Amino acid sequence: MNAPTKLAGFAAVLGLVFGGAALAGGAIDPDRGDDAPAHSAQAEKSEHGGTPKEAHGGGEQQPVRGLAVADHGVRLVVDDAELRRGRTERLTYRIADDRGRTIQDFEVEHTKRMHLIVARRDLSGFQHLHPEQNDDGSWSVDVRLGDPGSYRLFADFKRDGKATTLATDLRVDGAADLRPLPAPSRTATSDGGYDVALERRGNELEFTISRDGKTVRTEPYLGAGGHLVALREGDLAFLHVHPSEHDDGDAVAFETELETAGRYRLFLQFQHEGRVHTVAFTEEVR
Ligand SMILES: [Cu+2]
Repeated sequence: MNAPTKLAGFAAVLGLVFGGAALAGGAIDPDRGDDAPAHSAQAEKSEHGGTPKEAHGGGEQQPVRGLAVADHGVRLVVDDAELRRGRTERLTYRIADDRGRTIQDFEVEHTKRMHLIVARRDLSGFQHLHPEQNDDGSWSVDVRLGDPGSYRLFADFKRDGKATTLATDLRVDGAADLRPLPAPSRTATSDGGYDVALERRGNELEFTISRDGKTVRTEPYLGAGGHLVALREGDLAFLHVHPSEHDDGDAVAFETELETAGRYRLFLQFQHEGRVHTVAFTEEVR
């Protein structure tokens, strides 16, 4: 089925989404820019030539994703969900079938077999990581969580043609001081000092990135011009967004269906000069 079409009408749909110009043949390893361990992005790309759009629309899409620890007959099992504050810890988890066996085979989506998103309950502390698969099929990644409290872990993957996102909680020791969501704003500054402007035209979210007053053209990140995760305040559901059809060159654009009232935190990631940067916006729907 055509996933984006079927999804119309569902406001709270989970998706890791890529937008903007999908520049072919990006030679830069997208992992270089963040703390994720570098691994063979090129090898994965070569065995799976699909564009982000094909990958996104290929599998069955659930109306709501990212709210359950088990779905599609598989379960997310974290070895140790307790982490110490401010320490770099090795986080290991696996995807198990209904008989408890660890799943080994995953399909490449957006150039990776596994995407991991971590965000604190108050939607601070966003991280997007790419774990390495161990010989037994489990996944490991170094993660450092600076603030105490509860974090949501989203494992996003595709197997048997089914795009699936499972989620569970991580706990970091200490008394949590949860902060209110920042007020909605049309502009924000990324890590690394890029100024980002958000414009919403109907269902389209358009981000223009600049530095020192000059518009920046992003480099390919995971095979696309940018990456957007939208999390809903309250239940941390993902909001469905997908890459815009058009590309006007200077902006990274996504289509979305912001239908239910509420507030969402948008996390845009983009690559420039070999580094991945993250910027966050609060979007309110009345
Ligand atoms: Cu990813």
